[in-house]
This record gives sequence, structure tokens and C-alpha cells, in this order.
Amino acid sequence: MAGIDYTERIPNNVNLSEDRRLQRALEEWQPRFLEWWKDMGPDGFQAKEAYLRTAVSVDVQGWAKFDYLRMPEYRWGIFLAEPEPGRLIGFGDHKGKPAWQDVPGEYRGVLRRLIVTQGDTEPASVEQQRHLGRTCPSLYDLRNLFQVNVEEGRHLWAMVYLLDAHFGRDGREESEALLQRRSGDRDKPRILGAFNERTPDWLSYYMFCFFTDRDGKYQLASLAESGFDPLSRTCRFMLTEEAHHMFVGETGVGRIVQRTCELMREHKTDDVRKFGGIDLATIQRYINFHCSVSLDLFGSEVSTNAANFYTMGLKGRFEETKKPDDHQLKEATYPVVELDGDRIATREEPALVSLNERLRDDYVADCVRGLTRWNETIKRHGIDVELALPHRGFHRAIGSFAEAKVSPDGRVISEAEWDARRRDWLPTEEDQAFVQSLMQPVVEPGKFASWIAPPPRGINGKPVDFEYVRLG
Ligand code: BYC
Repeated sequence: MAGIDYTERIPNNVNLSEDRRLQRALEEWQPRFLEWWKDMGPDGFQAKEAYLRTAVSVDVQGWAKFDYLRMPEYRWGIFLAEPEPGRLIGFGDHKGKPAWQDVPGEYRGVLRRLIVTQGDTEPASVEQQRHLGRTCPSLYDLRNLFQVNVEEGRHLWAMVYLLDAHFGRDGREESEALLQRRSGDRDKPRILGAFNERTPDWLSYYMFCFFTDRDGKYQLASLAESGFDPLSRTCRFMLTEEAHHMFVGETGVGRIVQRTCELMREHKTDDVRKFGGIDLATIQRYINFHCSVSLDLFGSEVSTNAANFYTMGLKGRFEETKKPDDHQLKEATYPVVELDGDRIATREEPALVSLNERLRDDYVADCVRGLTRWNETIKRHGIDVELALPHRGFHRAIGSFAEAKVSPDGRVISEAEWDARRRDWLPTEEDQAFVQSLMQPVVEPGKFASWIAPPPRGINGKPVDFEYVRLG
């Protein structure tokens, strides 16, 4: 069961050939997906061979095989984690009942909406990143970009499978619409804010993988707790792929920070721009931007939607099953940091409506761990600067803080102060133009752009100077 059948047109471990109706629906969607991929996937590299991993089983150990392939030949398919025999719903009103194998009729609309929202982010990120290949800082980085892209494509397949298998005609229409919306399009934008932002350069890309993919980790982990078992199993396998995406983000920013520090030390200056590096102040402004738009992805601090998802047994907390409480939360409270007039205050709110905030707290703690590692690099170079996450109220468009202006250190400030200081806190047009000016492609094996350090090791035991993408 753990093995994946690659003899089928659509590789899968769900016995697709035994469900002719579903197989037909997915086989009709497949060429449209490929058309979308060719139009909106990595621009200029469709015919090049890249050293990519493909899932060969859903076992935690050794699930991938590596080989050269052209991206349109990637075997996108449907892979669910192994079922847990006798799995019970772990939280909410249905706690203790057998997990659902079919969609519970009364929750159909809500569940479909959750799956569509998740599914929409996957093609969106591929669209956001489609021009980056042309300015890659190395073949190693180019290969990592493509790996992330094909796997986001597979995550789209994962959600389309759920829609087609469990939501009949509505599901097929939603699958179609997932290929119609476009990141940043004024008329048919992607659903969530961060997925309509631009990812114009590799600093933005690494920040996106660090901050926005990490939202993916926390949302997928909450959906992996779902009482709807097919969603849970799908998300569990997606999480194993997601880990690499965050690795790309954390090590990408980490290598930029390292290069900056090397240049600062070598030239005894903070202003490394003239030496082809990205100064720490600019890196901090990019952190402020990407962190704040990613914090928005968790929704409002106090949300009846979140309470409903939980009570219905559709979306749990991060590591729900490990938490030592009643998993119903009807009486519990949770401390929520909120805007209170012109102050920021922590208030005890009912735990059920605070679930978005609780997930955001888990996420922030995880982000801090990454920041700490970047700061260790800075310290090792004897430099007295610390990168920091902005306050959670800074530059927010969703939730209570959307109504106020908050500084990165967490003060509610006037519009006038915001206007005066904004350039210190968020990437300016000059920052963006400067970062853009550094984006010159480096494609000789083993060579790296001036603004990023090489990684300590290559992919899958290969050397750093391996030809990760064959451009010849
Ligand atoms: N932008 O009660 P509220 C990933 C809407 S990333 C625009 O505050 P709720 C990935 C909301 O839909 C993970 N709209 O929030 C990463 C609602 O609309 P309706 C993606 C927003 O519903 C990198 C209204 O505001 N997965 O996988 O509790 C690369 C009030 O909602 C936003 C998921 O998100 C926003 N930022 O929670 C590739 C999981 N925030 O219903 C992939 C599924 C809120 O009033 N989604 N709204 O019309 C969910 O669990 C929830 O929909 C949300 C929002 C957490 C997003």
C-alpha cells in the first residue's frame, strides 16, 4: 500500500483504476493542469533537465528517488499517507466517533471552502515564482526552486483529488476554478492576500519560503488533525514535502545573512551594497514585510469561523492529539493580544474563537527559532546587530490590528508617525531596485552570486558543484 503505482497515467496509491468515474474526471483535468503549468510554471525552463526528487512511496523513510527530468514530465499524482486503522475524531462535538471516510453532509460547504482555500495557495505560489529562474544565484538554487514548484503543483493535485473524489459536480467546478484564478490578477485574484503579492527577486523568494510556506506547515498540520480522514491523510503526506520548502527558505536567508556578514567584516562597514551584498537593514525590512503578510494568513484573532471548523471536527489545533485537555474547549479561555483603543492589551478570550491566534502563536515561536539561527551567524562574525520579528500588530490587513498603525516594536502610532517612518520599516522602492540590480543569473556549476554564500553541502549527497540543472 505504501508503494505508488507509476504504471498508471496518474500515479497514485488510492487504487484510482477501481473508480472509473473519478479516474475519468482526473484524466480530463490532467491536460488542463499541464496547459496551466506550461503557461504559468517556471518561465524559460520547461525543456531543461533538472535533478529532482519524485515520491516513490509514502513511508517516512526513503520516500523519494532523485533523477534528471524535464518539469512537464514530472509524475504529478495522488499520494495519501497510510490509513491509521480505527482512527477516531480527536476533537470537537464528534470527538471519539470514527473518523469520516465520506464528507458529512451537513459540513459539505464548509469543508469544500477549506479545501479550496488550501488548494488555491499552491498554484498561486508557482505563478508568483515563475520568472525567478532567469535570475538564479546558482544551479543549486535553481534546482531547489524547481523542486518547490513541482511539489506545489503536486499539492494542487492533492486538493483536486479531494474535490473530485468527494464533492461531485461542485468539486469538479472548483477544480477548474483553481486553474482559472491568477496571482495578482485584478479580476480573478487568488483567494488569500499574501498569494497576490509579487515575488520579484530571490530575497523575496527565500523570505516567502521561510514565512509563507511556514504558514502552510501550520495550516496543513491543523488540517492533518481533521476528522475527515482523506483530508488528514493527504495533509500528512504534504507535510513531508513541505519540510524541504522551509529548509530552502531558512537556509536561503541564512546564506544571504552569512555573505553579508563576511562582507561587513572584510570591508569593515555596514554598507555592503557597494560590495555586492545586501545590508542587514534591508534584510530586516524584508523580514518585516513578509512576516506581516504571512501573519495575516491566520485570519482574525477572534473568529467564529475558526470556532466552527473546530467544533465540527474539520480543523484542529497544531499537534491536537498531544494536548492534555478535553479537546472541546467549551469552557477554556486563551490569552489574545489585541488592539484596545490606542493601546495593545492581552485579554482572555473564549478558547474556541481564539484558535487562529493560538495557531499564530505556534507559528511565531517557530519563526523565532529560525531568526535565532540567523542571529547566531551574525554573532559568530562578531557583529552587534540582531534581526527581529516585527510585532504582530505591525502592517496588518486582517484582524483587529488592521484598524491601527503599529510600529515594529509594538507601539500604536499616529498616521503621521507611520508616514514618516514607513521607509525605515518596509522595503522602499530603492531597496527593491537595489535588490533587483543584484539579480544577475549565475549558472556555472559551483559558482554563486556575490550576495549569497554557498551551502555547506549539496542535495542528496551530491557535491555543491554538481550540475543540478542541465542548461546546455
Ligand atoms: N486574505 O474569521 P476570519 C500554504 C477571510 S499556506 C484574504 O478572520 P478564518 C502554502 C476569510 O476567508 C496555507 N481573506 O478567518 C504556502 C473569511 O472570509 P468569509 C493555506 C482572508 O476564516 C506557501 C473572512 O476573511 N491554507 O499552504 O477563521 C506556498 C473572515 O475570516 C484572509 C489555509 O489557509 C487573508 N489573509 O481563517 C504554497 C487553510 N484571512 O468566510 C502553499 C485553509 C481571512 O467571511 N484556510 N480571510 O468569506 C483556513 O483555515 C481559513 O480560511 C483561514 C482564515 C485560516 C485562511
